[in-house]
Amino acid sequence: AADDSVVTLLDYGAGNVRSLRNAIRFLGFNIKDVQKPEDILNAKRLIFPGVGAFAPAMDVLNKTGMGEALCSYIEQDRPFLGICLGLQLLFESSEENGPVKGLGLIPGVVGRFDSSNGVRVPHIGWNAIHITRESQILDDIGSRHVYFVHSYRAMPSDDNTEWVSSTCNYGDNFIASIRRGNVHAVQFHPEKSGDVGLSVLRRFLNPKSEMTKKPAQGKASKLAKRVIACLDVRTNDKGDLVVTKGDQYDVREHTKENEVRNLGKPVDLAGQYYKDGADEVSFLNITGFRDFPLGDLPMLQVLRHASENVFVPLTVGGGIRDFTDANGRYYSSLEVAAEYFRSGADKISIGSDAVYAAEEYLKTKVKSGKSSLEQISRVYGNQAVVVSIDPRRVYLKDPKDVEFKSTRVTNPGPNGEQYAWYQCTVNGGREGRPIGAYELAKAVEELGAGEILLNCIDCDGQGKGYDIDLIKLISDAVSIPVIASSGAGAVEHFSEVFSKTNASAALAAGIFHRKEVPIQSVKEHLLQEGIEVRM
Ligand code: 1PR
Repeated sequence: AADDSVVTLLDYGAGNVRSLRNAIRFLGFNIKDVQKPEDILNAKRLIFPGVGAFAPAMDVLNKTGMGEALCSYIEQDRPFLGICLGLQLLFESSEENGPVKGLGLIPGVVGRFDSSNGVRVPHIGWNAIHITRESQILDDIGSRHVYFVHSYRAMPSDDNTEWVSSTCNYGDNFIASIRRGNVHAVQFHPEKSGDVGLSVLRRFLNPKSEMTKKPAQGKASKLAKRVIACLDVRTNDKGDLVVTKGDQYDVREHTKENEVRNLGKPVDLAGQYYKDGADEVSFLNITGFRDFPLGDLPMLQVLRHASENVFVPLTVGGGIRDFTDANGRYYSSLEVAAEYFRSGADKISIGSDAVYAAEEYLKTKVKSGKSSLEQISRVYGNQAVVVSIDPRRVYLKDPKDVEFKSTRVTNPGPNGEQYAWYQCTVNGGREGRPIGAYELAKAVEELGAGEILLNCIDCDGQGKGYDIDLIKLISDAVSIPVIASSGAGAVEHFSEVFSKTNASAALAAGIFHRKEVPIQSVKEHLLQEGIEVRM
């Protein structure tokens, strides 16, 4: 019976599978890691979460003999679940840095999403899927949304219809899942798809558990707009790690003691927001720019605990850069990011260091490949790297007054200025830099960022709405997803940002922390306004 609770996991160490481990444990199962090909052949049930890029994954599978073991395991029709790249590797080949040969079990070539179809790449976020064939593990999904994050996808064709069990529409129809006998694979991430995702895993792990009622028929949807809860975290003067919240980035109370505003405990709040329906949770370690994050063990602890109970994506930012500690030991930004990923982050977010990287790139016109942004996205993929921008509005009489891109503003400045540019800052808004948000966004997209978290210091904590001019400027300038941030004060601010700009997600902090507006009300309002959301 003990054996019944064991799941064999093929983790070749290329990235973060902590979320999946957490989800499996949460469901009451134990994990046995594959060490050698025989472990695959001896598995009772096998999960293969593909992470990283196609070519290095195939390399490992070929070199270790695990590829061969996988093929015979699957050919014997034994219980298998591939996730994301774990689905793609089953196909003949991939165009990712290729063509590169895959395991060749399913006819078809994995190709990149085409952004000329009007979609942003990577495909990040929540989509409903169209179930084409009874698939047992998908029986609870119906028309609910699941979480995707990928730039490549396999397409259905006459040659692989016998495998395809659902499709999803994003620019074109791609394969969302396959099933043949006991062999399953999904392009989305069940471990990050909330309750609905956990039910997919549960059904795979325990196929006899619930024989269902007739499965609800899923209908493909548009990509849902995401609502993200953000926790700005720092140590207060007593040494406790707290969730704080600034007014235009000033997080101290305006009292005699001048203490750091304390809005709650990070792990508790993250768990609460997950239950309330947040599509993602972000942690920003806001003093990471001066305190080395790997020295900040409580923050890593927070991540570890939060990720045990939060089954939607977690992003962590603050202090991602190269660093030499007091003992002269050097840490690369990649090591810092790796520790964040190991501790439970699905994406990392880079602020200050991305500004320096973009300045350097614009000056030299060459990609050095050495910036934290480039290194981390090369190893973990673009979709795992967010760049957080902290711009401040600078009003202008005439756009010709600066070399940076400006925009006409909806509300004129204090002296009747009709234009503004948005100056990037570093170190938590403390220092302005000679680069605009527009220039930065375009540069970091080229350097490998997968997403932009667009704050605005002027609007932060004001509750008067997002800076629509800024968000429009940036979301029209890049083809990666843009998260609108700073200024949400009412449900109408969310529908405004989605109807007036091309933002893919809207983030808020203060209104959620102060319990002024529940996440559920935001979603209900968006739904009423005809905006696709995950309910
Ligand atoms: O520069 O790589 O170490 O990263 C530091 C990170 O910390 C950056 O992402 C930066 O945005 C963030 N940060 C630094 N100082 C502050 C601060 O507030 N003093 N917080 C800070 C950024 C802005 C948002 C906030 C939204 C929504 N906070 O995170 O959550 O503005 O707030 P609202 O809904 O209440 O208006 P690095």
